[in-house]
Amino acid sequence: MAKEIIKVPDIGGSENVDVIEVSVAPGDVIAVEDTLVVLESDKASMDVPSPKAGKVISVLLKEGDTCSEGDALIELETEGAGEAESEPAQAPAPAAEAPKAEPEVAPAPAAQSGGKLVVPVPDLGGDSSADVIEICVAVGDDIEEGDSLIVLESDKASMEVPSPASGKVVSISIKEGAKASEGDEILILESTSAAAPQVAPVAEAPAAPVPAAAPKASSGPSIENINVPDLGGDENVDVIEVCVAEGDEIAEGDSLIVLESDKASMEVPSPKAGKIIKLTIAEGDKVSVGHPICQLQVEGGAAEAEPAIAAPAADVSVAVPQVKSSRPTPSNELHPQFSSSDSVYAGPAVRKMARELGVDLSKVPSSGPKGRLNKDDVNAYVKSIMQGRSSAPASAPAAGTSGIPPIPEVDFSQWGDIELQKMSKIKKLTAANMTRNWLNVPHVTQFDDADITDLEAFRKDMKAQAEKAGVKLTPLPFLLKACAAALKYEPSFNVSMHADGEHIVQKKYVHIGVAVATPAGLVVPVIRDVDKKGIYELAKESTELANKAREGKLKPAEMQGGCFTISSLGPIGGTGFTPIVNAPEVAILGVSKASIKPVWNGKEFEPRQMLPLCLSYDHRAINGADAGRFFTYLSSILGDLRQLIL
Ligand code: CAO
Repeated sequence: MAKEIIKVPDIGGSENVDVIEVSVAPGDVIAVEDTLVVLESDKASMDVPSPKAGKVISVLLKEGDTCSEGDALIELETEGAGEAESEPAQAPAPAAEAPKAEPEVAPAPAAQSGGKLVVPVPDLGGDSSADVIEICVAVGDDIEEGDSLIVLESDKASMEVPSPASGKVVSISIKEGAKASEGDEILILESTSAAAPQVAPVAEAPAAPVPAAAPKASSGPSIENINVPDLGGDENVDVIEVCVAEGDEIAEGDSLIVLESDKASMEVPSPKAGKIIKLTIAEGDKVSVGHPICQLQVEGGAAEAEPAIAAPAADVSVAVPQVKSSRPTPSNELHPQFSSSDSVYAGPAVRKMARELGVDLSKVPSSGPKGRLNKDDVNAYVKSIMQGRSSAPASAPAAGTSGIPPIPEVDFSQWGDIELQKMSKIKKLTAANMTRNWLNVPHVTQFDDADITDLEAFRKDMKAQAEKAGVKLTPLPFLLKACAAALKYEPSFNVSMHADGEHIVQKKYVHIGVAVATPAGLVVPVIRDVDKKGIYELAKESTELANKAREGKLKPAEMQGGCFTISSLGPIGGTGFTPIVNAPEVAILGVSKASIKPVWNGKEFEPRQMLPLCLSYDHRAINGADAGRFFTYLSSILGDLRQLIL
């Protein structure tokens, strides 16, 4: 074990750069290349990766700090033996220390197996430089030809630079956060390939589409076939968007299609202005160089169209810098103008991940600097969807979310006068909560009639006495007391589903909410420890809370912590309804209006005061048998209050 101080590496000469994110904490076990901090200068934002694996002992910078090259970042406990404590950081070597190739005369790659190969930044497709946003390899890594070495990002595109050969990474000369230009040395590879390639794979967006034939001078309009340009060696690349339609008049440089490989997203611009006569490509197609995109009617350009002949890949492939000067440049090659596929700011690895997960990146909230989406953002978004959480819990889910077809917008004024009334905050919250609960909770509703003849007789007997004590005695406190007893009798009703999906939270307290209709909307004050309170106390408290609710004076704490809810429409009417569970509670009792009904007593029909009850429950937490027991017990208590004292 050794302790090392990891320092801020070369940050492209910038000084006093802002620390906008600290990505590790003491105790974290990190791998090589794990991000330690995110820095942001006025030029770029960059993740600073760890050059070593180990356990973070302490973090020496905090968010909001500024730092420069060489500042201590973290103290790391590494596996390596023999290294002195607090040894200077092994952060990537500053650029100045790295053997830097002259872009124009970079050392030639070894042509022999086992030779050292200098891998440079390839042609950036017209961009003079791009940000190195990710270094995908570490010194000592054994890599395969085609493995991503670095990720570059210009203001037009993100692109992964693949390795031109298999081998072992000897040294890395480029730094995350630095600006890279064509020919800059990326790394040195001890090649194990049979022969080092003469041309580096292209990591760029395509060259502009190549008109099929060399145009012959003509003054009249001509038709040209526009084909997919060189894709830097990529084949069968997805067409994710077709940006034009037949008949469109387009200008030179207008995007024709958007392609996406696992390395880059790129728009393919039109090499000429003209009118789209025929589209020969569709979204979802897989295309390679030479695939026909469209026929373009061009003013005063070429003579009539000839069959499309794709430019041979070798013609437009990008040579490694050392042979760049001799790279054949087709006369019709235009500078590629590539840009990200849409307004989403994300690298290809994130796009690929989103595509694989079916995530629409435009809906993912970003946490990265300048709105850049990272893999964590995509993960967090997917997690929130899986957990059924809206990113804006205080509002109702937007129409059409959750895959539910939206209710079409209707102009009601076509049938008569209308008036738009603003929803109160409580009504909007209720709407959001009801939708959330209805969509998340598998509801079952059971119905029963409780015989409250004796309860009502008792209540009426006690009413005058209660009034003397300043209490209005309605059926509600009796319902509260009976529900508390039933919750204790059948504890499976006094639970909540744990967010981890693996546990149930069994509550040992009995707090019951009562739905109160107020002018501003429905609110649910909670009466605590109902099982420990008497009927008068419950009557008094429910009246006070209902009054406070109507006056809009309830405090948030008075509406929290409920185990179960009673929603009584008794004073209003109706014979039954299906209440929606007030999650995270798992059950709710709906109470309708009591009435006298004929009940068969075994010998004859007897007039009895029957109270219609409806019990909705979350079938994930409660099974039908539990519900049956709870409901039967509740009805029996309401039928004979003496059971409460047993
Ligand atoms: N059947 C018949 N009569 C009933 C009854 C029932 N189930 N429940 C109450 N009543 C009677 C009461 O006894 C009282 O009559 P008396 O004055 O003659 O005794 C009368 O109806 C009015 O009761 P109340 O409303 O003053 O008091 P309560 O304790 O029954 O109810 C509260 C309190 C807060 C539940 C109620 O005021 C309220 O807001 N109810 C509406 C709740 C609601 O909107 N629920 C819907 C939720 S789901 O969308």
